[in-house]
Amino acid sequence: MFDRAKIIIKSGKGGAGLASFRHEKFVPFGGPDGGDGGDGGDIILLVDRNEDTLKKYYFKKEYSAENGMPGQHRKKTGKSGKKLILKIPPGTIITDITDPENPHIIADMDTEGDALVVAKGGKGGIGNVHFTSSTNQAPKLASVGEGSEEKVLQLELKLIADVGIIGLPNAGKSSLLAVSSGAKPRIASYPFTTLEPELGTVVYAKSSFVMADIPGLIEGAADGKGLGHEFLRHIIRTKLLIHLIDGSSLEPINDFKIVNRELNRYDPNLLHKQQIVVVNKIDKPETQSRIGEIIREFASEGINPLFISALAGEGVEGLIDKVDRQLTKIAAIQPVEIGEQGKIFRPKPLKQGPLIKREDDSLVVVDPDLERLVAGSDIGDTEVRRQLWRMIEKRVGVKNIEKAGVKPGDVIRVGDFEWRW
Ligand SMILES: Nc1nc2c(ncn2[C@@H]2O[C@H](COP(=O)(O)OP(=O)(O)OP(=O)(O)O)[C@@H](O)[C@H]2O)c(=O)[nH]1
Ligand SMILES: [Mg+2]
Repeated sequence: MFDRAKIIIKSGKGGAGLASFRHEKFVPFGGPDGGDGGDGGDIILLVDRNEDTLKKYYFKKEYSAENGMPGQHRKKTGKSGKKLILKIPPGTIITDITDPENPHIIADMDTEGDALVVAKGGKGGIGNVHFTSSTNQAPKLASVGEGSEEKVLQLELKLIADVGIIGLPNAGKSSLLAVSSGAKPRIASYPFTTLEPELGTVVYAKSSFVMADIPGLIEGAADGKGLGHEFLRHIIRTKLLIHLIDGSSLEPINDFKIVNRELNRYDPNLLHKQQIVVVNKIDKPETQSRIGEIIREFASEGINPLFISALAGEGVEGLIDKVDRQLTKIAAIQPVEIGEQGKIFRPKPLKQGPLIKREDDSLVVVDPDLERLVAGSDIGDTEVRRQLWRMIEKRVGVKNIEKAGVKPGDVIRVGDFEWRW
């Protein structure tokens, strides 16, 4: 079952801005004409209902969007990198696991057409046309583009059903699904007949709901025993559970406790999900002779179970009626916890002013914009160095440099650029 995948994504880098001057015949020295770099492409997840599994992400795991192209002469902006759209099925939960110690859910994408920028392309660098000013008619500065964003994401597809039927293997879960919906799941007298969750639509009165038959859970399921482990997590996205118990088993109350214990061990939130407790196989003489005992045992847990025969259809209508009424009470599915910024998550750092740090006898200015400017300009050229320094002074502010305790002879550093105070 292709319902969980890990992918590595990388947005495009921004193209470098260009520092150049117009070359015209008979005009020895034209004005600046270096254009900006193009923006790098974003990586976007898009919900598409034609997708029904995450299968393709098992075969291809690395995705990168195009880089932006460098700026051109004649003030032309470089071509932007193409964005990359990755289609996902509705009901996919996106978790950022770039830092495995700190995984966080960034979105729960349910709705057709929902899009999410998961890695923002770098902005293109600035060409020298933009550095023209009244005091500098021949700017030789240009900045490189922003870098790309790289992330590791986990995509997880969850079964979306209103009701999940849970219970030990052989309890009659598939039989119940078959008798109450149009689904035709495999039914057999041995455990683990159902290998994958099966969905059926139950039409009742004027409404309808989707019911899922979850493969049998056994003791130790939360540790990966049996088949249950893989499917425990599907239960999360159901609104309501039917907890089905084989009334003819040795100890029905014990079966009930085993399953709940596994739910709790897998995720304690699962136990908060409402359960309708149902004892099945009431048609069997072994069950009938113990009804009183079963009622008493469950009553001591504060539970008043329904009794049905999924085989004969007895009591099923009453159960469906109860499910239907409960579902209308549970207005909406509990939302998963989503990062503060909601669906459109753009994890860009907040823009902040330059930071000045002292390192031995130099002051280091930390400022991505200035660093890109240094990286994009020819710092071997004296005129470029002079212009760069003026930009740094303007952006950081002489007052702030002085406040940082600069002394004559100190070196001020921005990226690879050094200036003696
Ligand atoms: N007598 C009787 N037998 C039933 C009833 N419900 C189910 N069975 C039988 O119990 C066996 C298991 O039924 P399934 O519906 O396959 O059980 P399940 O819970 O889906 O089992 P797994 O998929 O293996 O977890 C089959 O032989 C069914 O015919 C019932 O109400 N009465
Ligand atoms: Mg089954």
